[in-house]
Amino acid sequence: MAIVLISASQDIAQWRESFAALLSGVELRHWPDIGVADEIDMAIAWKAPEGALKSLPNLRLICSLGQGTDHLFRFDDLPPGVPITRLVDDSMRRQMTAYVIAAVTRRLCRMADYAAYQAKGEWHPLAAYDPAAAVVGVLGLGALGRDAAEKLAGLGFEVRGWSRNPAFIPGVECFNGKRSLAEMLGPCDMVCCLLALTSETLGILDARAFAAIKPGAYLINSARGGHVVEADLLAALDSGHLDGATLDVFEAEPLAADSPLWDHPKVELTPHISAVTMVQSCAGQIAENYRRMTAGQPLLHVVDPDREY
Ligand code: OXD
Repeated sequence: MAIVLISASQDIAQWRESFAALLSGVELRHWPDIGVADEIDMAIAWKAPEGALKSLPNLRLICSLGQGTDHLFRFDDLPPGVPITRLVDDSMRRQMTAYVIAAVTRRLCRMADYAAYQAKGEWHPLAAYDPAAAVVGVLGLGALGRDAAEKLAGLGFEVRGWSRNPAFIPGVECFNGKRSLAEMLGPCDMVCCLLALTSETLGILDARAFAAIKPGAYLINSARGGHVVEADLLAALDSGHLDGATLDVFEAEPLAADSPLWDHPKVELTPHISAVTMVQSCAGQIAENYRRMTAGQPLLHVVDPDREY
C-alpha cells in the first residue's frame, strides 16, 4: 500500500527522507502523481483540491497536515466513514505561543510607536507599562490557546480565556459558550484569537464582537482569517474603536495585492507563519498513526467530523 501527500507547499524529498526512516517499505507519493489510486490507504492533506480525497477508493485514514482541519471541510467532499486525524505538535505550540507573546508584548511596550519615533530621530518616552495592568483575552483554549494563556498569565498579565466547552486553567479567568463572549471580551485591552475555524466560529469577530470590547483595544489573529469579518475590522480600526491589529491570517490567502490591510497604519501583518508545520517535528506522529491504522489500534488526535476539529 502507499501514502499520498496532498500539499502544494511541502518539500516531498524531505517527507520521503523522514518516512524512509520511520516507515520502511511504505511508498510516499505526491499528488497529483499518485500512480494507481487503489494502492493508497492514507492521505496527508493540506488544502486538498475538491474531490481529491474522494477519488481514492481504498483510503483508510486522512491526516490533516496542520493543527487546523477547516481546510478539509471546505467542499463537503470527504469520503464517508474515513477517520481524520490532525497534528498536535509541540513545535507548532511553541511557535504559536512565541508569536502571540511577541505581538502582545510588542503592543504593551509600544514598539511600533518607538520605531516611528526612531525613524524621526526623536527620544520620546511614553507612559510606563506593567503587564499586570493589561487584560488579555484568549479566544480558544485548545492545545494552542491554553499554552498561550498560561504563558501570558506567567508573565503577569490578567488573562481571560473563552472556549466552546468549560475549561479550567490556573491563573486564567475562563468563560465558555457564545452567550458569555461579550462579557469575556468587555474589559480586554488585547484579544488574541486562537480558535479552531468551524461553522460555529466563522465570522465570530464581527461588528458586534468589536463593539463589546472596550475602546482602544488591540486584536491579534493568528487562527484563521475566517474568524474575522474584515470589513467590520476595518470599520472598527477606522472609527478608532480598535487601536490596532496584528494579523497572521486572512479571509483569502495570499492577501490580495489591493487589500487595504497592507498599508493600513494600524495593522501589522505577517504571511500565515505563526505556527509552521515542520517535517522533522510532525512526521513521527503521522507515521505512528499509519502504523496504528494498519494494526487496527486507536489513532492519535482524532477529529470529530461533527465538531469539525
Ligand atoms: C495549521 C496552520 O492549521 O498552520 O496548522 O495554520
